[in-house]
Amino acid sequence: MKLFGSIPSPYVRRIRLLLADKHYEFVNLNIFSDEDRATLVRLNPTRKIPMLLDGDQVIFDSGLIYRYLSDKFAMEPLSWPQENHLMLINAANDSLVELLLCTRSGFDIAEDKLFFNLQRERVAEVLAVLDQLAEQGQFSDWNYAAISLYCLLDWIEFRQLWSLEPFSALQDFIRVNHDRPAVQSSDPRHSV
Ligand SMILES: N[C@@H](CCC(=O)N[C@@H](CS)C(=O)NCC(=O)O)C(=O)O
Repeated sequence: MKLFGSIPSPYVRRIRLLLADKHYEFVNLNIFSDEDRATLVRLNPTRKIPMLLDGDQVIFDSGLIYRYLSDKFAMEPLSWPQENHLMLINAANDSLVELLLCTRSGFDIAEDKLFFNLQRERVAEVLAVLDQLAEQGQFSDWNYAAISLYCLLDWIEFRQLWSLEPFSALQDFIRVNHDRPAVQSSDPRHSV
């Protein structure tokens, strides 16, 4: 099995953490370099990372890769509430990816514009809900939802995208999981 992605991507890191005790090859791509973009375009029409190659089957999208791997390795499924938590995490993550791409495209995302306002409102609301869920202990098991939350929060801090200061339960969650060996070995700060 080959996993294609970049080291900083929170969506890619989820799968690396999920596969922490499995044998696979990680192919580190810089999707904005000409050579690596050619690999991305050849394998994945959506032109997003991650993607997984298993035999001659390519699977796109972290969510589908998760389902594929959980089937292949008979992992314990998430409950419906946990699936819902994952959707919350994805919603905030997608909005922050869009905002980061806007910043990199030269836009001022602090401007009072519909697109920016919608993303910012979504991120603020979702982080507040995730903080309440963390306070209730909903992320105390290290399952795919908790892994995805960790990858989102750590990427937010790494890229300085949003202040996590008001969210004490989310900060506790980061502290509790920070020293896991797979978290440490996949930390983008150790590789860029
Ligand atoms: N729904 C996708 C989202 C993946 C995603 O947004 N990946 C980002 C990197 S973190 C990407 O490839 N962005 C490139 C682009 O949007 O052109 C998934 O879960 O895999």
